[in-house]
Amino acid sequence: MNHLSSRKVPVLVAALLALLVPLALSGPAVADPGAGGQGPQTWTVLAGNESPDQAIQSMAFLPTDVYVDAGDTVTWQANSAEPHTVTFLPPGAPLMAFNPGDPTQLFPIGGSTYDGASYYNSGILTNVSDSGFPAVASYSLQFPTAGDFTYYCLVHGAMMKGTVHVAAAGTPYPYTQNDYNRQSRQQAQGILLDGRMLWNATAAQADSHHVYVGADDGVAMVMRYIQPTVRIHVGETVTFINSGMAAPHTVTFGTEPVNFYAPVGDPAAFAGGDLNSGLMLPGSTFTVTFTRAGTFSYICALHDYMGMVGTVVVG
Ligand SMILES: [Cu+2]
Repeated sequence: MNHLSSRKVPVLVAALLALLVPLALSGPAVADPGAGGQGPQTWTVLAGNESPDQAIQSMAFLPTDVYVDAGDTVTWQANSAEPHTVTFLPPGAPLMAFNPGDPTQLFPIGGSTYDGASYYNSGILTNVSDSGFPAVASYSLQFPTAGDFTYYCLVHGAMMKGTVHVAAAGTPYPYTQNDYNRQSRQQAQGILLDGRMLWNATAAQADSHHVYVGADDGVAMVMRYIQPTVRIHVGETVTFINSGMAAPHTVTFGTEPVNFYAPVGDPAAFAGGDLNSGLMLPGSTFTVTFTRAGTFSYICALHDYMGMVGTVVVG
């Protein structure tokens, strides 16, 4: 059109650029999803939380409830040494017990788009490389359809679940990512404080002959023997007690067996060498009679890499 003078062309180019630049900048990598309506967003949920020394671990997804729109993606980030999974079960399917021998629990399954009906699994989310599991650092799933979708951590079962609430595309978000981050920090601090109180309360019950094999209350887990060092005399016993609600542990002296779920040795007469409780589920105990003087160290085969180790000094 000849009425477009050469003077007006740069103005038109500038106007087009003004339209194009925001489009190019939008997309899933914006810093604060929820702040505007720029199209599909990516939301971050933390899997677990821990004290700096890894002694206290959370059984929580932070935030537990995330509100997204159809087409958005949720990325779960490993946030603790303790392993967790993000697992969506088919409707009506029972939550299975954690089985580290089951590859459908250990490895990612189901692709990157949630269909609302199939089994989806993140694999093992942990932020360390020495957990003994094949680990992933994050897991992303896109939600194309509206609905409320609850997921579980297979390691911690019914104690640890979260929900992705998916609204129709274009629905205003109730929270921004910054809101979630703030809520999550407060919730995480509360869980760690809860863990400290649980640790103190458990220590008040322990003595030289009664060692608590960690502690957990369904929200916080203490990944320490309480107390980690005890002194007894030859011929005396120590009873190891798992009084928790969710976390399994072991008491393992000597060489860690390949299958630490199975007991090894005779706890009625232990004079050193190899002795393993097998998997100690919540509510179980393991009593060891020490028949020789010495210093006997042991580990939790599941949590030694977090510092869950102990010593019995027999004099
Ligand atoms: Cu343990």
